[in-house]
Amino acid sequence: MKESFLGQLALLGSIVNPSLAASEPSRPRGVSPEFSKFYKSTDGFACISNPSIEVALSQVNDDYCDCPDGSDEPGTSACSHLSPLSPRSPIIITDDDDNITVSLPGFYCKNKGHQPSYLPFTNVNDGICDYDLCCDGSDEWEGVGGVKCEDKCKEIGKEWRKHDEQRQKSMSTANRKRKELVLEAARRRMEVEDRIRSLGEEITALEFKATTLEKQLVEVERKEKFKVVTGGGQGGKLGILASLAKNRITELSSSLSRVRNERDSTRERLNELEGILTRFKEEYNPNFNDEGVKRAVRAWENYAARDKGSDDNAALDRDLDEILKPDAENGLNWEEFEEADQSDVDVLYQFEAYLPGPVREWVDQKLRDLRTTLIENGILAGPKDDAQESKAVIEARQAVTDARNHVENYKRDRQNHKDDLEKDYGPDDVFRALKGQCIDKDAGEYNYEFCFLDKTTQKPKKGGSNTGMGNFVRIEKVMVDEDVPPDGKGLGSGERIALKYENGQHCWNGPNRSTTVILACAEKDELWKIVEEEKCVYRMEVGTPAACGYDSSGKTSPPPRDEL
Ligand code: MAN
Repeated sequence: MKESFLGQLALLGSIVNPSLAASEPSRPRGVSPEFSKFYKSTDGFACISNPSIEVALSQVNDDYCDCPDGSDEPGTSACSHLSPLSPRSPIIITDDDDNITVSLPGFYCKNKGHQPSYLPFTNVNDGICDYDLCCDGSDEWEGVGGVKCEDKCKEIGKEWRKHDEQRQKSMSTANRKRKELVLEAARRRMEVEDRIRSLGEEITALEFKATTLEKQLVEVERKEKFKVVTGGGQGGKLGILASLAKNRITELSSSLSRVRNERDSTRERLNELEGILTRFKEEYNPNFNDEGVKRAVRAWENYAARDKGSDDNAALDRDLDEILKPDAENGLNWEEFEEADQSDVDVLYQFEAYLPGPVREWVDQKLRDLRTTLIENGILAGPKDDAQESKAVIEARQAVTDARNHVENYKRDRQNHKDDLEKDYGPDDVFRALKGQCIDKDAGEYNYEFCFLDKTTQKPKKGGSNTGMGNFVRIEKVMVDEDVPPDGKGLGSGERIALKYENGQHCWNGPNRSTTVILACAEKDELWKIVEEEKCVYRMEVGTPAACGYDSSGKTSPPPRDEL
């Protein structure tokens, strides 16, 4: 028997209906309240599964097996050979014709002061006190070999209730934590859904932008098709000439500007000087017969009377202002000349260059359009094939590529999120809340790490590199049948959730490492046990609130009693 004593009692407590255990009229030995109705007749006893076969009342519990289903021996081991099923198993059996028949589940121990339970018939009167199932010692009623089993239900029951209380508390905490995990999982799922929505909106906007940029590219290509730049942007002879002219004009402009400044300051000094002489002439005393002074005054009068010419300074300055304006404002686009891959003669024939600014632009555009149309229709020859694309086309194309890449990245991201929503995250999506969280355990030479839905790792304590024991692949269900130690850190019996980790580091002379992580309900996440079942095939036992309330149908069971 694998289940621990307390575990078995808890399990059997659910098989035996405790409400029927209280004050029952006397029943044959070993009969539980739920089967007492079959033993009520005072005329005789009809075998439970084969009521057509009747035996005398004296044949019940006479240590001889009369009924085919053994129901005439509820209190002895005489029919134990007919009970292939353990008390834990269902009591429904099928005969050769597939008729469903009912047999007794075992010897009923009342266990007053504790929980009633069934004991396998083989254990009745075998000379051993089976206190784990029959704390009242009633199974050894015959005293085989002088054995006497005293009733220990009071103390065992007290101890059991203490443990049960702790277990209930712990389970209630574990269930509460699971509920929190489920809420967190739902929140994370919503986050993913929101992200999918917002990515959808961003993708629409980005696609619109990409389409716009594509249109712009077509337009730029059209415009630039016949305006092709040469490498290095030097242009032909015209380009060199334009470059020289630009430098020369820049030089002349700065000289002109400097000379103009010098002129202005000289003009100021002259004004100042004329002012001094004017005052001198007005203020000197002619009565002093100073020939030198008189001569100077006369000379000044002659100078002042001379014609100073027309006052064209303002107009001249306006002209200079115009000349000294930046080239671009004067309609001079040097780059156009420097980059243009046209013959110098072509330029001479660009008559629109001689037109005023706005008119020139309009004419220029019309001519470009006309030229494009003529080339597109095969009337004019197109540009050379080896011509490089202009900077504008390259930039426009890059903008389209960037926008398209952007859209693709967002779409990939959205698909990943959508796939994530389809992934199995276990009952109620609960593992979504734990994904990536890790716990570890020190065991022998290694520290073992388990990360929910991620990976398992073996870390040598004496140094050296870690070994991958597998990456998460799927969730499975497994059947287990194990002892639960007194501290409750064990898998127990029944169906459990298992997380499969595969394709870990390759094992020398063996497979790639893999781990099966079997989960059981517990108050906190804890790595209980690691076993290397075969070379490089590992099994971990893990307690977690996430595994609580999981039953064999794969759904969650109703909340525990104290939460109802
Ligand atoms: C390492 C560990 C062991 C494993 C051997 C196989 O020592 O990963 O668990 O059994 O390699 O060579």
